[in-house]
Amino acid sequence: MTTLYGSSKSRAARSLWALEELGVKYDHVPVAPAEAKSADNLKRNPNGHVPVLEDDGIVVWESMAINLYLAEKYGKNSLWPSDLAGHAAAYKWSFFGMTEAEPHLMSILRNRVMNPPDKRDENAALAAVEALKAPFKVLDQSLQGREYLLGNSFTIADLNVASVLSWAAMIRLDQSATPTAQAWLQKCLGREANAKVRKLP
Ligand SMILES: N[C@@H](CCC(=O)N[C@@H](CS)C(=O)NCC(=O)O)C(=O)O
Repeated sequence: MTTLYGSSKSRAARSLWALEELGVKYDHVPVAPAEAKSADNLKRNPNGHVPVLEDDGIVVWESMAINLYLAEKYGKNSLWPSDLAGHAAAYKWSFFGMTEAEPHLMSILRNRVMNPPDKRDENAALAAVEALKAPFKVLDQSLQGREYLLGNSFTIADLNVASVLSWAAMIRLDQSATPTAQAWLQKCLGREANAKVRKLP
């Protein structure tokens, strides 16, 4: 039995996308971020965060870890690369998304959207916009001459990075300096499985 805890309006969207892409039959419990520190959720994830996956008795938290686990277990002929070099690339790109891009995207979100107006810092947002230029350039260069990050097929590496970078679309980040990365991101986010997640609670 497979259960994913977390609302589609949270980072759980990343893991819902992976589950939909993989065609796994699962139950969805749309725990909102505001409920993530409930006693029930703290039992599942001592950090008090969503998403959390329960899969046949295995509990996994951290969105990228959940997705790499799901891809390895269920995606052998699709999302999970077939060799060790491919696995390394999937880990590499997933960590890249979380460490090189997510903190800057979160800073922009906080300082332009999420914080109350008197707690917003436009200078911090501008610094984050500047800092994002480097990872977007890395992505743009890495995608030259290839359809997807690992070659010609969509893998968990694309899903993980694109799911983090989906926030760039939310904050209308100007990506015109990196058109290849921009086109790749649109292509990934436009996938049917991701569109389905947007309709989930
Ligand atoms: N690094 C974690 C972050 C999880 C996280 O911060 N989730 C947010 C929702 S997007 C949350 O649960 N917030 C509730 C809280 O911090 O109380 C992951 O990627 O899964």
